Amino acid sequence: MLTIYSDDHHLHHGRCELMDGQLMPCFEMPSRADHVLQRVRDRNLGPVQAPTDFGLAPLQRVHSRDYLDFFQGAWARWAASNLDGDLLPYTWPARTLRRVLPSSLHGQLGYYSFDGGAPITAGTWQAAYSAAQVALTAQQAIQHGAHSAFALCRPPGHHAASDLMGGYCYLNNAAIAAQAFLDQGHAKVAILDVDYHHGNGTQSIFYARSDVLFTSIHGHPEAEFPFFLGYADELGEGAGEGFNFNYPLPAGSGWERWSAALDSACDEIERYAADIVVVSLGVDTFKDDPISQFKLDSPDYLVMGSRIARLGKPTLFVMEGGYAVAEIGINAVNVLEGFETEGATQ
Ligand code: Q9C
Ligand code: ZN
Repeated sequence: MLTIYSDDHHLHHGRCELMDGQLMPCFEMPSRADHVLQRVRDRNLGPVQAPTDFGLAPLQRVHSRDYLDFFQGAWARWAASNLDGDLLPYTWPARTLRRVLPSSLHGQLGYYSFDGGAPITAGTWQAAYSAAQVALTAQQAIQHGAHSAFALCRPPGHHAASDLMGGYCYLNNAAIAAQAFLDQGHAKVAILDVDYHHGNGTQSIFYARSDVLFTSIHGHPEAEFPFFLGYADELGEGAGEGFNFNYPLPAGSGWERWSAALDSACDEIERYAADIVVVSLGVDTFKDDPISQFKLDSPDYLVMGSRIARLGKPTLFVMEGGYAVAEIGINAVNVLEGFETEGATQ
């Protein structure tokens, strides 16, 4: 399988996040992608190529212009203040407040985010922009006939909505790639989001549309981030009604319960008769993940990959979460190897 990867992800290294009442070093760190790349090489998964630059236009198909302009320019405005911390929001337009765009940097940061988990550093725009190009380059490989490709994106993307950052995400790499498939002639794209957290950004982007089926298996939002989206009764709206399927699971869920949800999601993808499958590949479902509560073990990821392969569709894997850094490479690449092994036997 072809892997697309850019070293630019190192340009994004947030300092800290709020956890259990303390500022902790960011769990979403550069070594995550380094470990996945190392495992891709150790296992001889296939060639590793740098991304092509497709420019801003494919990003603008998913994100609003004002959001992209704000994100691209935010660090320069912050650097002008001569403070040396990361740029982090602290006020949001929650209930009772007005959603008007302030002129102040921090006011705008609250307007364009939904939590304090997406710090902007000097290189965050460049890293996120490159991650989107990584996804688009892998998409292009499939567009040109590859059966599968792996976009080793960092920072991740599935929490980012059209005009909101949050949950370690800035640009929605999977949504950008899915939209590119549609713009290049495909009629139906299915997204399978297997990250431990609900892909609220991706769901929101496609919620009113029938050309993208969104399916997600995740920690129940009653108990887990992002809390305010991801329930099973969110089925889509308008033209998108019946094209959104959430499988929220309780803390402690292991492979048996998780794979039953995967079977259900795959049934929906088959019923939809998707042309293409985009997998939001988070491996924070792992039993030793430091911020998650599922109990999948490393061999389970091989089976996950083979189940996805049995859909028989061209498949783009887009890296999302996974914070057990020592095992992230084994688990992510196990999905890809399980996919390839199953595909070879078909
Ligand atoms: N710091 C992804 O896996 N957790 N994002 C907040 C307190 C936020 C996860 C816990 C988790 C975001 C892509
Ligand atoms: Zn996650």
